[in-house]
Amino acid sequence: PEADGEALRERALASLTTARARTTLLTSCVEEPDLTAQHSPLMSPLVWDLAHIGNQEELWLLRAVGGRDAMRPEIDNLYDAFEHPRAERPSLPLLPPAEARHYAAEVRGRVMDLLQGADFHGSRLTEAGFAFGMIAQHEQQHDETMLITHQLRRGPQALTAPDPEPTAPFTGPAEVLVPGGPFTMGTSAEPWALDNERPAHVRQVEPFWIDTTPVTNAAYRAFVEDGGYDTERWWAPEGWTHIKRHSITAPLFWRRDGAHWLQRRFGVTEAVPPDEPVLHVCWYEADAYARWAGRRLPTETEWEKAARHDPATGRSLRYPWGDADPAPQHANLGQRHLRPAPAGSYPAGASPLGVRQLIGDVWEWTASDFLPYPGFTAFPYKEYSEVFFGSDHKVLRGGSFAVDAVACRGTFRNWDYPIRRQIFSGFRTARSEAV
Ligand code: AVJ
Ligand code: FE
Repeated sequence: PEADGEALRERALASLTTARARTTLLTSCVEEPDLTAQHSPLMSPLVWDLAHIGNQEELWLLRAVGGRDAMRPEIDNLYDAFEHPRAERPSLPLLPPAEARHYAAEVRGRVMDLLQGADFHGSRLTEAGFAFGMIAQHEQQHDETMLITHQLRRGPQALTAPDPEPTAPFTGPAEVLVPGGPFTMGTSAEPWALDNERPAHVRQVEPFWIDTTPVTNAAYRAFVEDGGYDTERWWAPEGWTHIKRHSITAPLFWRRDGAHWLQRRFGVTEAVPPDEPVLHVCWYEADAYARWAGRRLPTETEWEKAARHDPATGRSLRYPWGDADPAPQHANLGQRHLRPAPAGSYPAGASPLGVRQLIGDVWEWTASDFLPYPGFTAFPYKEYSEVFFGSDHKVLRGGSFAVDAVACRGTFRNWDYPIRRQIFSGFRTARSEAV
């Protein structure tokens, strides 16, 4: 137990430190006016995310775990996401950048002291360092949110990263057969899994085929150029109404230039890369493409079986490649690159059945609504997951290039409205096995 405690302390420290390095970069690579401005009504000013990160860390680590008094009780309301919708946040008396930085750093300093003496067995909140893991995941989720804000920001390039390693065009089979039968979905064992991933439970799945890789820009472009956005029968009725009302004719950030398609990415305009997974499509677009292709979106259960089922043992793995934590050869995660890798990359990250890029690159829309698993209990707060359950939100799986490994697992669930496309979202398609 002593050695376990040290390993947990190390893991918590490393996860928090990695998250803060990214937060610091994302909030220091632009000038002050770009931190306080609202770049899209869909997003908070970057300086709000920064202080909100500090405030959540103070609430859950210093106050809930450490039993300390509030450092600045008057600011709690400003950084409560449920008190103020994003569009309203720029008009709040937010901490200016220097104060927000100072506050987040002050909280972190005290958390470092707390972590030194932390007991990882005291309560459900502290068991296996859960609260520290939850807060590292929270910060990384906001680092992805802030990267979305950077993508929406107008103006010159502020962020750079090396491109993914070039890879030979993928020539393997286009789809993989996933066998029917029971499999274990969700987890009761993963110490830092969030409430909505729990508990582990058995589900029956009919045999189905799933795309070996995410749908590429080239494939999606064929849908666009086949008049996909002008053919009502491919669209869910609400999707059709939505794209017509908002004159949506291609993925967000695409622009037609004669015979070519261009896209703007982090301040740079480039030709749309044909081999990359399509990005910035909403659920309705993914759903319509799948219908056009004679296919459908996988359900969330199918996605997780494709990602975790090991036919040799019948066991559900933590990740497609096995139980080892993600390493660079497995998946494109952590904003190491600022784009998805070409379809077919990361053979070392394939599932036992040979499905690729389930983890990293692009969040994948599934057919499913965001619902609780049987036996769900909200923990540690209802506003993390429970208030979002229902038919308003669709589930996304697998993580994007923008999410860190600490907030990405075979069981990890993300959700959003079916009209959302500023997020790093793509998809793959499926079909039921012909009978
Ligand atoms: C799980 C990504 C939908 O950003 O709304 C951040 C994560 N929850 N702060 C979100 C979250 C509270 C959440 N998503
Ligand atoms: Fe948050």
